[in-house]
Formats: sequence, C-alpha cells, structure tokens
Amino acid sequence: MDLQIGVIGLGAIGRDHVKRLSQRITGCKVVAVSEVNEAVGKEIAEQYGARFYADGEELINSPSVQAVMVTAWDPAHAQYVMASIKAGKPVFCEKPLATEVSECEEIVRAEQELGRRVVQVGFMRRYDPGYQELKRAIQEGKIGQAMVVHACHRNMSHAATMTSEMSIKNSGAHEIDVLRWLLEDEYVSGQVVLPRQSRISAKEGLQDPQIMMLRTEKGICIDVEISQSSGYGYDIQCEVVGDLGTARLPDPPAVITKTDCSRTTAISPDWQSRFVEAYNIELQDWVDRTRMGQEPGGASAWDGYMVCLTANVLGQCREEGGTAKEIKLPKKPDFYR
Ligand code: NAI
Ligand code: ISE
Repeated sequence: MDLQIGVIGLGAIGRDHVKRLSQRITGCKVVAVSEVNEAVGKEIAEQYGARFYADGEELINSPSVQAVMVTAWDPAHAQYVMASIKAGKPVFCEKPLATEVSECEEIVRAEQELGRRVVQVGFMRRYDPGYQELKRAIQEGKIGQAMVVHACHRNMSHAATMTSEMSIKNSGAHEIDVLRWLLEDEYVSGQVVLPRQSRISAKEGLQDPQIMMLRTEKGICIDVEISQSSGYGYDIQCEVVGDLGTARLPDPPAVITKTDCSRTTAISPDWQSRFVEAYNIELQDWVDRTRMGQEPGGASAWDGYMVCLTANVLGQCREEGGTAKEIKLPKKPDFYR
C-alpha cells in the first residue's frame, strides 16, 4: 500500500515536494495538506486530490495520515515535529530542524522517549551525487589527510524576509551539516568574518556576504563564504585540501557553447534546479524506508540539533564582533549512533 503523506506548508519547496511526491516518487500519495494561506492550501488540495486542513496539528493526528512532511517556515518546524513524535508518526522536516537550541533539545529528548527514530531533517546535500563522490574520494585517501576546506554558498538573490541571522541559520545550515558529514568530524570553534558589504544586497541591515570559519576536532580549518545576492546564479563550491592533493565538488553537467570568440556554460539559477537530483533521491529513500518500517537514513534530529548549536555560536560571534568562540557539542547518545 502507498504511504499516505500529509504535507504542512505549501510555499516554494512545499509545492515542489508535493509535486515530486505525486509525480516522481513511487510508493506514496499526498492525502492531506495544510497551509496558513487557506486559498493556496485549498487550491493545492484540489489539484492533487488531497484533504485540506487549516490546522497542521489536526493533519498530523488524522488517522488517514501515516507520515508527515514539514515544509512550513523555519519557526514553525519544532511545533510540528514535536506533534509528529507525540503521534508516533515518521516526520520529514525541511531544514533547519528548529530555530532555537532549546527546541532541538526538546525534540531529541522526545524522540528518545518514544524509543525509535522517526525524524529526518531535509539536508538533501548528503544525497547529492557530487557530494557523495567527494566523500568517497576523501575516504579512499586519494588526497591524503584533509587539512583545509574552502567553500562558498552563493544565492542569486534573496527574499525580503532574509536577515543576517538567517544567512547563517537558514543558508549556512546546509554547509554546517554537509561539511560535518563529509569530514566525519565535529566542530570545536567558529567565528564569522564580515567583508565589505555588497551594494546589491538592497535590504537595510542585511550583512552580506558573511564568511563562516570553523575548526574541527581533527584540526581541519574551514572557510565558507555565504552570499545572498551573487547576481549571477546559484553557485555552490567546495574544495577539500589534503596533504597529498585536493578534491573539488563537481558543478552539475552543463553544455559548453562556443560562439563569437566566447565560451559559455550555464549556471543553475536556484536551489531547485541545482539540487533536483538530491531532492529526488532523498525523498525516494525516505518513502522506501518509511514503508518498510525502517529508521530514516538521512540527517537525524541529532544532526539537526548539532547544526542549530553551531549556527547559534556563529550568530553570537557575529553579534559580538567576530572573535572566535568555542563550540561545545554534547556527546552523541547511543540512540543516535
Ligand atoms: P516559503 O516562504 O516559500 O513557504 C513557506 C510556507 O509555509 C508559506 O506558504 C507559509 O504560508 C507556510 N506556513 C508558515 N507557517 C505555517 C504553519 N504554521 N502552518 C502551515 N503553513 C505555514 O518558504 P520555502 O522556501 O518554501 O521554505 C520552507 C522551508 O523549507 C523553510 O524552512 C526552508 O528553510 C526550507 N527549505 C529547504 C530547502 C532545501 O534546500 N532543503 C530549500 C528551500 C527551503
Ligand atoms: C533555502 O532555504 C535553502 O535551503 C537553499 O538550499 C539554500 O541554498 C538557500 O540559501 C536557503 O535560503
């Protein structure tokens, strides 16, 4: 039988995921949707033959919903993840797991009390074929011992709601997660360096770009440029420098055109196209495992908690003028091993 899914939040990624689950992913059906904008919610419900719920918690507790997907705004995540755990239902929550460390603590406590892992956080880069290949290259020892990582996360432009804090907690969260996963290492300290302000980041008060600097337990030094307004495309880069060589994340394949004495290659305009394969693989894996009664295979609630803790320290660091701060990550309980 198909997995009966309820989706909460029908903005950009919520709609993408509903479409993906309905047209691309096998073994599932979107049976329920919820959205604070009722007109949008009802329209999508009708389009996909799902039931509309004005209240997300009512959707979670509906007997017809077997698994929950949370794609609402960041501050609404924790409430719905907690309600799903209380209902004992598997929940796929888009990143970040929560905006506050205390909410993450409550979630990992509740999941352990439930006694089984039901939460997956939507850090889809772990499923991206390029990042997978990069991780294999590091693990095979091709570049020797990793020492330094240079990365950048450039968004083409930003929504009016973007803030300096979100730049780290919302965009930077992907980097914090994927680099910890890639290097199989934990952060011990971090800081944020603020370069000259971009004139294109029109919004008053948005510090852009920002450079996150992290040091890991093994002593690897990481720098990540986070930009909200590259103006030229959505560009994700990552280079790992080892003592025998370097390994670089590949760009997605794109045709090279040569005309009029120039050479051009398209750059993805947004995360939707850049990571389309990763989202597809991620959601199929979540559906397959959930149907088989297995634990989720992607980022866990614990990983979401580690990202939130790290982002929080980096945020404090930026507010306090940029001096490096210690990152004290708690010991991972056996439950999450
Ligand atoms: P968006 O602003 O386009 O959509 C959010 C939607 O959630 C809006 O339609 C809003 O009305 C709705 N909403 C807010 N509170 C709600 C509630 N309590 N109940 C029901 N609906 C509610 O934002 P977008 O870009 O779709 O992002 C949504 C979430 O997905 C964010 O948490 C974001 O961090 C994450 N995301 C993850 C991506 C990834 O690469 N994994 C990419 C884009 C977003
Ligand atoms: C957005 O919420 C995402 O998760 C995208 O993957 C990221 O690149 C973007 O910066 C975020 O705002």
